[in-house]
Amino acid sequence: MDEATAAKAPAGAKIADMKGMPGKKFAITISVLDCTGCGSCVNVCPEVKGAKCLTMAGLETTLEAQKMFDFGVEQETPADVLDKFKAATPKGSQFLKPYLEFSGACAGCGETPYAKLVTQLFGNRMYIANATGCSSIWGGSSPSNPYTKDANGRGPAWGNSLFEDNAEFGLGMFMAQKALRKRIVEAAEALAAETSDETVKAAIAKYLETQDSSTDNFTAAQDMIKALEACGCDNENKKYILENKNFVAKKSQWIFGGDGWAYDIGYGGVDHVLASNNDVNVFVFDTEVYSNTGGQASKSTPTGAIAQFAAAGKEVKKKDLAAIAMSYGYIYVAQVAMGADYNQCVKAIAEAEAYPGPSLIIGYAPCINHGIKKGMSTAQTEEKNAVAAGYWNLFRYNPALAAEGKNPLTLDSKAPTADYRAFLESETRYNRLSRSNPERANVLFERSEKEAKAKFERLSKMAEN
Ligand SMILES: Cc1ncc(C[n+]2csc(CCOP(=O)(O)OP(=O)(O)O)c2C)c(N)n1
Repeated sequence: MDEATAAKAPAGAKIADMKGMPGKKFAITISVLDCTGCGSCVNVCPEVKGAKCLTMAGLETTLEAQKMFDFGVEQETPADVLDKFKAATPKGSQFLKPYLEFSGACAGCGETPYAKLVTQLFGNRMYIANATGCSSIWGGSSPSNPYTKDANGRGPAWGNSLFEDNAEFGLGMFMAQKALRKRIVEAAEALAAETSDETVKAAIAKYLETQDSSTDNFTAAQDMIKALEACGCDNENKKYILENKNFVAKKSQWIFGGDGWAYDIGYGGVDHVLASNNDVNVFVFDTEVYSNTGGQASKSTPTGAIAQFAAAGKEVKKKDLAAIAMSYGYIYVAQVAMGADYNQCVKAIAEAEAYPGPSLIIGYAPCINHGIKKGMSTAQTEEKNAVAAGYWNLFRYNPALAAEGKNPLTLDSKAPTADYRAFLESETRYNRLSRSNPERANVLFERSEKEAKAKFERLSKMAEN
């Protein structure tokens, strides 16, 4: 906030001077009434001088804080703050408005933080095709909807078709935009040739130059619309563009869903849509089971995990969806785990979106079905533990680098430093097998560890060349 804004905050609000921005004030506001009590914020909040900056407390002692939240949501981050802290960084992204607010997801859900972050980066210009699954339930339970809009009325446009055809549904959304925008681009080109208005000409030039980037085209499109509205000229092309205002800016096309969708039932579509070489972004919330319907095993479930239809631990290994996608060579592919590396996560999301072709991001998403022994408040820490044990790897495969003669693969996670078996035992989906059938657990868990090691080695070799 600017100082003038901070001065209007409710009495008793906790406001600090902002680091790195003299004259600016900073506050974190919490909606006490919407808090699901997961405790995740307290878990990730650092300790200062041995004490947590945040602690959980009951409604009766915290209700006053709601006033500061209500004040906070009305404010907009000052433009100079947005300029200084780049959007595609952990800090900068958090100054952007989330277009995903309070969902009905389980407390501590590993899926929602990814979706929230994606909306912070692209929410004012994004379309989402959502597969049936948890994300369509926390994302669209009638009559309330956690996706929201800003003061200008912009926000994600969201739709859910079916479990089995979501990738195709998203590609359809993209194709529709492409057709609409082709006509707008043609009208803009024709208008530039017809008009003698220099402001209009310059605005169109900027619009055309940025047409493939949703980030750069956003302002250019608004500026072109303003220039056309201001110019007195009577022209058919101008009329056409203004009649189709909502379709002028380049949109960011996202396709969301779980592993049951992406690895199994919607896989044919995911594969086909990624292979089609269109500019769409697929985000898979990988909970390693069909979470929404009670935890059935999917092809993403790793060896040894207990799930529905795998009551004695899954016999066969997790499908390597990222490797399949990388084999095409022209698909941007990343594996992320927000709690393990915030920087890598936001970078991957920004790169995927900026890549002009198809992108696939697979995000590790802890789930109540995993039975994290320390509880869902530690879900983000569990992501970190998964990476430290080599259970999950972080990497980015960017075909744009190959075009520059560089290695497209960047392995972002280090060689495992934590005990693999100890990680498995920290979750009841694995530990139940150790307790009920220790011999079988030994066999399957050893195999699982070998598979994880082999995968990391394969990635290391690929990243070296
Ligand atoms: C063709 C079809 N089969 C089964 C279902 C029932 N169903 C809805 S959501 C879901 C599970 C989704 O699992 P996943 O894709 O892993 O997402 P998650 O819930 O884990 O986020 C199932 C089986 C369906 N809607 N359509």
